Amino acid sequence: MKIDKNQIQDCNQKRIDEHSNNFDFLSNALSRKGYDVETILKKISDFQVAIPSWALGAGGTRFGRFSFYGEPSNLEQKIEDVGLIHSLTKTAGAISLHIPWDVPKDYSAIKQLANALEIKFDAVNSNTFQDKQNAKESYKYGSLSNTSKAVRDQAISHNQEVIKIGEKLGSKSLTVWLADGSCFPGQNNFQTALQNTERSLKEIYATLPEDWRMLIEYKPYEPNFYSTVIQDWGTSLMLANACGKRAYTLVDLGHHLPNSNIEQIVSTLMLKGKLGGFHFNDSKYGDDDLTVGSIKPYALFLIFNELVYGIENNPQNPALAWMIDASHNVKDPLEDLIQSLEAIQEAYAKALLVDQEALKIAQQENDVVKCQEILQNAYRTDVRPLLEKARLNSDGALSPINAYRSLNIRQQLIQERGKNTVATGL
Ligand code: PSV
Ligand code: MN
Repeated sequence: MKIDKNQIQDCNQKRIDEHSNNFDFLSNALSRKGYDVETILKKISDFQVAIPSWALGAGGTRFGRFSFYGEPSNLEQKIEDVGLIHSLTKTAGAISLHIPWDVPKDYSAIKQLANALEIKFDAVNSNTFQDKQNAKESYKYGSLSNTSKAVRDQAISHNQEVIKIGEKLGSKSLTVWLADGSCFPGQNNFQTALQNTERSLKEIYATLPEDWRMLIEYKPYEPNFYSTVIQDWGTSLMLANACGKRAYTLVDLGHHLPNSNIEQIVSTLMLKGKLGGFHFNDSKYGDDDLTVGSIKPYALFLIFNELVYGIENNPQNPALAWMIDASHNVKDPLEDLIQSLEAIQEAYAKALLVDQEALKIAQQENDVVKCQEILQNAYRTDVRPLLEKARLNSDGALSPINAYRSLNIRQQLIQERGKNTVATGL
């Protein structure tokens, strides 16, 4: 299904007066303070976040999976779902595929569909954390780090295959997330596992097309619970440096031990020109896969503050691949993604309001109180009218979540696809 522009306009009609009042008030206040509201609106509109193909079905836990019905059961339907979210939010203009879950059958038809919905193909993700049916070798004890050369070779050629699939779609980066590690002390030789991983990554990197990047994700635990081979940003950065210029670290918000200073990690990586990608989610305890901004919105703002600083001051760092990486059990996945996109835009817009010049002076004068005031003034600003205006300017919905509900999208999807469809993925 597709949402018509007129349907969105009808939904907007009910809210336009309230929006105009709120926007005029905020825009006047910001202009009086010297902000260039048009530039801020443009930056908000330009900020596009990829939707991972695996977040469109109901996520599962190891205890169970509860469907929301009408789930996409093939790649075409996944792209259609992203198209729905994008037409409402105008923020989700890309999809990130996971291979082998999303191998296209007809490349030109898939490209045409994505094109018609204004969806680009973002990073492609390899999967060496599950065994493919009838695969010769098993990843039970690791993939790129495995003690067996035959297993490592299979994992390397899988990644090379993923690159080839991505090339046919117009992707420009490969994301490698490894589940490799150990569950018990003594199970692995740390040094051998790291050396094997470095060698394997270098082999993949050697076949990376000239205009591609390799993004190396890290994670401290899960599914391995004693050690992971690429446990932290330092290890990822070390591997990226070993591979070469076009290899970067990818930060996933959920992949840190509690209380890690993620904003500082982001800042350091950007200074070194090595932050390539970013996965959004939120968590209370670990990699909880919760809706962005639902638990720690201030932490998200502080991270965005460093991202914005880096975007403006670190030309050595490339444009980042932004992606939501969250998927769970209790919400309609499309509503969940809409909420995440809103939280991302909100944190970004607030970070754009940080008075960088004043902050620099306050930092130089060691005026700690003023520094905090500057950050918190930006954080306390209700920027939602700016997000609404940015969406309105691009024919999106003033309130995507309300439009989604009043247009009965889920009910229509259930009618079209039935109740018992299951998305490929976890
Ligand atoms: C597992 O933690 C994970 O969520 C990683 O963050 C990857 O990005 C994703 O799966 C897909 O492989
Ligand atoms: Mn991730």
